[in-house]
Amino acid sequence: MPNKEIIIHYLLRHDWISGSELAEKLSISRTAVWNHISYFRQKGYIIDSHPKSGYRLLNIPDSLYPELIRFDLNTRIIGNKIIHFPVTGSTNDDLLNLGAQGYPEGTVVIAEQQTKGKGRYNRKWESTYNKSILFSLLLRPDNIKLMDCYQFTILSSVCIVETLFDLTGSQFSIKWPNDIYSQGKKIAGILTELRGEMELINYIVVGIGINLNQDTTDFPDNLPSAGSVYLSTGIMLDRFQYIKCLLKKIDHYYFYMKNNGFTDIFEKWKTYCDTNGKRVTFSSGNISGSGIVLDINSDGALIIQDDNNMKFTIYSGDISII
Ligand code: BT5
Repeated sequence: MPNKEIIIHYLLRHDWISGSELAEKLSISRTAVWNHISYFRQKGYIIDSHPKSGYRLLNIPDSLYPELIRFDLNTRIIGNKIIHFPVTGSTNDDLLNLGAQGYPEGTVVIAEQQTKGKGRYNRKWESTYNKSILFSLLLRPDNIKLMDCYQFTILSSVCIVETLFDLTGSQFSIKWPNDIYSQGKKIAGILTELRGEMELINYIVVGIGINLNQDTTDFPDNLPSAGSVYLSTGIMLDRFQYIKCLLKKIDHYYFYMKNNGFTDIFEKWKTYCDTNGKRVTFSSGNISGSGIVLDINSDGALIIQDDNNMKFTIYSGDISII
């Protein structure tokens, strides 16, 4: 762990801590400690200092800094390396590049805002500074087949719904294939991308965008379908608490899936997914229509019976519940 991170973790654990104690623990000079403290003050941390008592952390900035997220995170792999940008184009694009440079599995890229946030099929993902959770996660699973990559979208949506329930007590639902909904509004979306050659997957980037604390005025006028956790529950979640819970949950289920397979996670996903039995309009490539969702098969594909009694199996695309 870098010295800077250790210092902040000491300050988070203690009330006052003396400069000499910090210097001793890190085997650095008191001047070096002072330099680290100045660095954090410039980042927005409010740190009190006293000639005798040393340093005391009074307030942390409202930015999802890695050293704050990693405090007591205790995951096995997810978030072992975290990179934070106040503003970036797209955390998925950043991490796709870092993945090519050999960054390790579990690396997370977080932003407070994106200027080129992406959805599927080159759609836009909107964000307001400091209000959402926007991050991407690098996975390098062994022997994963191209057709099984959807499992990471499913796993992530289960984690989002369960952490939201844990922290708000409200039930959010999943709309096939990658949306989290509450009260008819889209609260979160997931974009899973991969890099590989032919059938061989080198790495997967799972991008997650969650509208946590936005008010109605934080969304563009052309996005009436968007909602936030705050708007649907009245609860302003602590973004640090939420992202830490989510990373822990993803870590838990990721290892669960490695050891026990995908079936249990898929069964959970089905209980949160409210698409089954619904009447929908659908589009997938050049196929579109309306009908009833009969089932979701073990590949995550929708089985739809359309209004002319034709059955379709849809692996990717969009549906609207009508
Ligand atoms: C998604 O695509 O829902 C995937 C969104 C993934 C975003 C994350 S943020 C971190 C990471 N970095 C990225 O660049 N992306 C990922 P899709 O199912 O195609 O839905 C896109 C549609 O959702 C848009 O066309 C809008 O209609 C709607 N939309 C855009 N921004 C929204 C928002 N903030 N909240 C709700 N709906 C939104």
